[in-house]
Amino acid sequence: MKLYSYWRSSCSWRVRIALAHKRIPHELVPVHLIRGGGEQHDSAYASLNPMRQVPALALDDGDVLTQSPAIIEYLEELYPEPPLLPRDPLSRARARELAAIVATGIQPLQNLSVLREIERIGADRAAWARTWLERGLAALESRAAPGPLLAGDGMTLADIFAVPQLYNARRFGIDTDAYPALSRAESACMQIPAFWDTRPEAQPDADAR
Ligand SMILES: N[C@@H](CCC(=O)N[C@@H](CS)C(=O)NCC(=O)O)C(=O)O
Repeated sequence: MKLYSYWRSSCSWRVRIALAHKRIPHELVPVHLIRGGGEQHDSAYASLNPMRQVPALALDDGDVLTQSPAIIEYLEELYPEPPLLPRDPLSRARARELAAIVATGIQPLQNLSVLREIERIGADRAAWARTWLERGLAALESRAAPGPLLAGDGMTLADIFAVPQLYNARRFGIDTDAYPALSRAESACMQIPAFWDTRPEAQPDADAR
C-alpha cells in the first residue's frame, strides 16, 4: 500500500495512526500542499484524488481509496485486530459520532482551500477558522467519555480524529487546555506509539515547509 500524505495534514495523520496501530506495512508518498501552488492540484495526483486533497491510499491491486473515514473503516474491516471501535453498539456509535463531529463539523470548514476562498471574499480567515474550531471542540468535550480516552477503554476512531484536530487547533491559536477531557485524551494518546510515531514532526517531509 502507498499512503499519499502531507506531514501537517490532520486527515493524513488519522490514516497514519490507523496504519501504525494495525501494523500494516505501507510506503509513504509526500504530497506538498503549499509548494508550487500545491502538489494536490497536479494532474497526476488529481487523477488519484479528484477532490485534490490528501490522504489517498493506493492499494496493492492498483485501486485507490480517498476520504479518511472510508479508508480507516476499510482498514478496520480488513484488519480487525487490534480494533479501532469498541465492542458494544452504543459505544461504537459514540466513537463514530465524535469522529463525525471532527470530520464534518470542524475540519472541512478550516481546510486550506476553504480558508483561501474566505480570504478571497474579504473575510478574516483566522477568525472564521477559530469560530468552527471552538464550536466543534466544545461539542466534542461535552460528548467525551469519563476517560482517559474519548469513547471507551481503548483508543477508538474518536481519538484518531480528535488528536490531529487538537494539533491543528493550536496552529490557529486555540488554547486546547480549555478542553480538559480532550487534553486528557490527547495526553493519553501521545503515550501510544501509533500516535507518537506518526506525529507531524516525525514525518519524512516535515521540514519541507
Ligand atoms: N474529507 C476528506 C478531507 C481531506 C482534506 O480536506 N485534506 C486536506 C488536508 S487535512 C487537504 O488536502 N487540503 C488541501 C486543500 O485544501 O487544498 C478526508 O477526510 O480525507
